[in-house]
Amino acid sequence: MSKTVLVLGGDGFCGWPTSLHLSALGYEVVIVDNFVRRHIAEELGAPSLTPISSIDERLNTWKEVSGNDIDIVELDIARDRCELRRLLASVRPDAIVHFAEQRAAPYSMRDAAHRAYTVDNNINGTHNVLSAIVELGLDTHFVHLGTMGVYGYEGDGLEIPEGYLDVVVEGPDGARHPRSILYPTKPGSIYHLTKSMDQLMFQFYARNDRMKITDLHQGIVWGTQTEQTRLDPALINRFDYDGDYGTVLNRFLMQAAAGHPLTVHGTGGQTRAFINIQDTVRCVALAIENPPAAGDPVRIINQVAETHRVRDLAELVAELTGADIEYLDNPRSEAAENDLAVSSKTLKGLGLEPILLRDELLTETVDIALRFIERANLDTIPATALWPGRREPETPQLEAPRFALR
Ligand code: NAD
Ligand code: USQ
Repeated sequence: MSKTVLVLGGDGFCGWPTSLHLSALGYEVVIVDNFVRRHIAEELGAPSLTPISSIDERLNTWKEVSGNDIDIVELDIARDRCELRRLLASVRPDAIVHFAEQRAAPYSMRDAAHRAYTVDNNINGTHNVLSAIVELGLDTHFVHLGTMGVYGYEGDGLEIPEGYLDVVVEGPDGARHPRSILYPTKPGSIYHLTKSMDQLMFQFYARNDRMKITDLHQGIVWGTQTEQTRLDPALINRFDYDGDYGTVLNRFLMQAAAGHPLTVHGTGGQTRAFINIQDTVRCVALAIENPPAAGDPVRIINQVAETHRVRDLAELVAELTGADIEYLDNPRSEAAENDLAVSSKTLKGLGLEPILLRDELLTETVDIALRFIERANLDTIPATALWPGRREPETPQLEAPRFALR
């Protein structure tokens, strides 16, 4: 009998292609989403560059193309706790993949209302799911999309391990006590802070309730299409390019297509971890196939393919496309220059051969951007969310983000 996977946030950039990939592998997939990402795109005046279809059209097209059904449940996991519990009680999923968080660091740093929204949404959403699994006594494997940003990005030759540090604490009597502890978190935004807080909840539920939990600490995802989203125009994945949700490499590729200079923050000396969207979906499937045992500590896996310095990426894209590069004041508070080395031995051990940055994949993304460039709102390219210290003190804001009032 095929296994059932609930994909929370299955209408989003990572969740949609993952849902299709899991369905193609033979899983019964149920998507849960409240479509807040589509509302935030309206709030920011920055719809996906690619014309994404409604969820019904997406799912009908997938049925035509693959013969497979995917169910959709519209539900806010942070607010609709009882409905979520009812859903879990009826579906009793073998695995839950949790993508349903507010995931843009700049958006989380805009002002008090956006900080509060990000914390409320991410912390309550994650906790509601964990709590419902325990309440119902389910044996579900919970797979969460975390981030490399929980570690901070300090290199200095150290290879960032997968989640844990083995330390020895010396007692007053000289006795040595070995401990395995969570790698100290160093979040650089409210968004990254919520991912650090998620980690504590996972540690608690894995130990207290013997829950099977995998936390995938993912780097920056680039690219747009996967094997399944290429099958029909109505399956196309979203493409974010604005100053809040657009991530650096996809932004550079879109900017090149728009004839806009590549927006490097500061010196571009920031080194970050990257992974192609096709590998995101493969990694999630590998994680589902290899659950920890009940009673095991949280399984933390670094989901990264390679690391790059931002200015090197800008130079690569400029060379490929002829775009100009512009070095801007950095809107964020972050180290101007850092090295970064990351262990990714678990996924490689499970057989992942990661896709590395290659001209043809970069070109595919530029081609997609070129095809839809008329849809772009170029006013949303500048990164306008400034970290405290980069701006005047805030004027107290009483209004919540528009969508939050819905
Ligand atoms: P996204 O914003 O495109 O997708 C998130 C989806 O979750 C959206 O469809 C949104 O409507 C839904 N959602 C949010 N809050 C919800 C709620 N309370 N109830 C129901 N649905 C809700 O984001 P993404 O890029 O697909 O990222 C997915 C996950 O992967 C996030 O947790 C993010 O932190 C993590 N991640 C993303 C990247 C990246 O580069 N995109 C990198 C590392 C980690
Ligand atoms: N940057 C530029 N120019 C730009 C955009 C970004 O120089 O136009 C710089 C930023 O200042 C930063 C780096 O590029 O130093 C990465 O920024 P980003 O927006 O691509 O990525 P980030 O904010 O870290 O967040 C993204 C996802 C988030 C995920 C994270 C993984 O939005 O959900 O958790 O990548 S990681 O970075 O590994 O923590």
